[in-house]
Amino acid sequence: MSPPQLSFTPWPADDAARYRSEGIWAGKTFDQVLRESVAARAHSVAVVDAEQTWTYAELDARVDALAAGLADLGITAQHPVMVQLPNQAEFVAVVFALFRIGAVPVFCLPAHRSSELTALAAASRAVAVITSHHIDGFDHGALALEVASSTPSLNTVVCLPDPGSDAPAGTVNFDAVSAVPREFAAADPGSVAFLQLSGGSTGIPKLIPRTHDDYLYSVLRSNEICGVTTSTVYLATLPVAHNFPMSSPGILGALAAGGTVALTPSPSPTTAFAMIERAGVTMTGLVPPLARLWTETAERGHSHDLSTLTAVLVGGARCPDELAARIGPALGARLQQVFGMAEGLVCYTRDEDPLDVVLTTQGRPMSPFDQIRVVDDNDNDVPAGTEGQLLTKGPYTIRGYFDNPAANARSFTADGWYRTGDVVRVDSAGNITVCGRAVDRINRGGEKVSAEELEEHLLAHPAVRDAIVVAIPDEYLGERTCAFLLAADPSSPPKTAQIRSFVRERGLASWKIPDRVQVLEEFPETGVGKTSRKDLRRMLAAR
Ligand code: OOB
Repeated sequence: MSPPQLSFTPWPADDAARYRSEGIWAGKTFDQVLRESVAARAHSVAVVDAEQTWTYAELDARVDALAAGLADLGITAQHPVMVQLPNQAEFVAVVFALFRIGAVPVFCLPAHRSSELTALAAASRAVAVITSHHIDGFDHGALALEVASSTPSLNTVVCLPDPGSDAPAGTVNFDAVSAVPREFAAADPGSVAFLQLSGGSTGIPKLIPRTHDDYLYSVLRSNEICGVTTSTVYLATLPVAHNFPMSSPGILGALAAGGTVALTPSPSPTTAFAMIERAGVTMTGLVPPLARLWTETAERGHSHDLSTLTAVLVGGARCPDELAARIGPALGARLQQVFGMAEGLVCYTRDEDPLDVVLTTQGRPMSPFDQIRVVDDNDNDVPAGTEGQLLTKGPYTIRGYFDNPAANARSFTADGWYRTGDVVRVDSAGNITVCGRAVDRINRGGEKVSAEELEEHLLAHPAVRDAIVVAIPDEYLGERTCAFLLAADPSSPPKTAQIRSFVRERGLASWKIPDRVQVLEEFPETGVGKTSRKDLRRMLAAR
């Protein structure tokens, strides 16, 4: 009997039929894709991290044993399983073991804390968490147990032990999760492969259901555009569960092509440059602040051999033109800008583009089947070349969030266009420049902060009567957060340090802790009595 499938908003039947008949959707699962690479490249290196090097045959054997062991713990097809691991080889084994069973990874970031994880566990109805005891000194074993205790569906915590220690009490030791390999029924390529997280603008996390068919297309098309082959060595240095290092073209691109994935737990130039040299890395993906750090380090001079590096993808946030011009020369590689989103649409600049296009635009949609519209506040198309909000649909852009009708009503038009929330301009050649955003989301160097989410937490502080979070322009991160507060008792306004530790203690990822806190006597208002975020931003800019 086939298991009940996780539900998602399907593409209209005629679009789906066309994507299939045109071969856009290949009708394959990620497990099949790995098996093909294993068959073709058994003795080539599939994965390298700080401590391990696995060939495709070794990776496949680990995936087999792990899949059987996870199945023995009760994980079966279509079960959502939260994965919170640092950038290390086991991440790849875990994700493909879940794919082999037909289970559905829920991709969490190591920076997520109880607030995010509890909400994700509830929203996904996850049955298990797979994590690592300590990541950067933080006790993720304890965190996972805490989340499990408040989530009825969640009954298994699998934990990678710290070196030389046992896994914490109450968790299953990852090293013992292994069993004699067995066959599992193949997943339906049209079913949900995993749940990805939205960098969205609302307080409640939105889960993004991606199918094998749609996501594999985005990976293979990225491989074509970025020139990924068997000789590609892709370095995942951003948190690997994020959509960018996962699929643009990312670790999945490298594995689908029979290339190599290298992983570093830290993106610092010291760690990453050493890995580039050791593994012969040819390609990586960076957010702009990291690209700046690498560029500055390279410009100052260093002792590593980066000569294998041929392509650096930069995206996640707007790359300043001035920085874009320096990246290629400093790192001895070609720059490729990528403007993507976990919901789907990915745009790239192309190798053959004139240099000014590569340096000043965020490229164009990767698929001829992508559709885009640029509209005003009333959803009317704006004249070509004019700024407006970007709407999109296509073969790998979702038609709805996972089990979230309220978010769907806000984020999708009645006829299925996804409202990206990005304000863009499209030139006559179709290249997109990202000019800003229409929704209240702060882009802190690629890490997204929902103003609404942070405001909800700030409002929980007894000394806070009202809270508004806006972006402060920042030379390094692009934007930082400023929390404007009204005090409950104006004679004893809350202190910045108090507010910051309060938010941290509520279990928020550290990038969401407000960079600046400012108490006002009143908020500026718009003509209709609404608080004016625009005026608050102007106040900040004036200083
Ligand atoms: C990537 O995915 P998300 O889901 O974390 O964030 C998507 C949002 C976009 O809507 C846009 O606001 C912003 O991030 N963004 C950019 C950008 N790339 C993403 N804004 C300006 N310039 C860019 N190049 O961030 C993501 C997913 C796949 C590939 C690359 C990035």
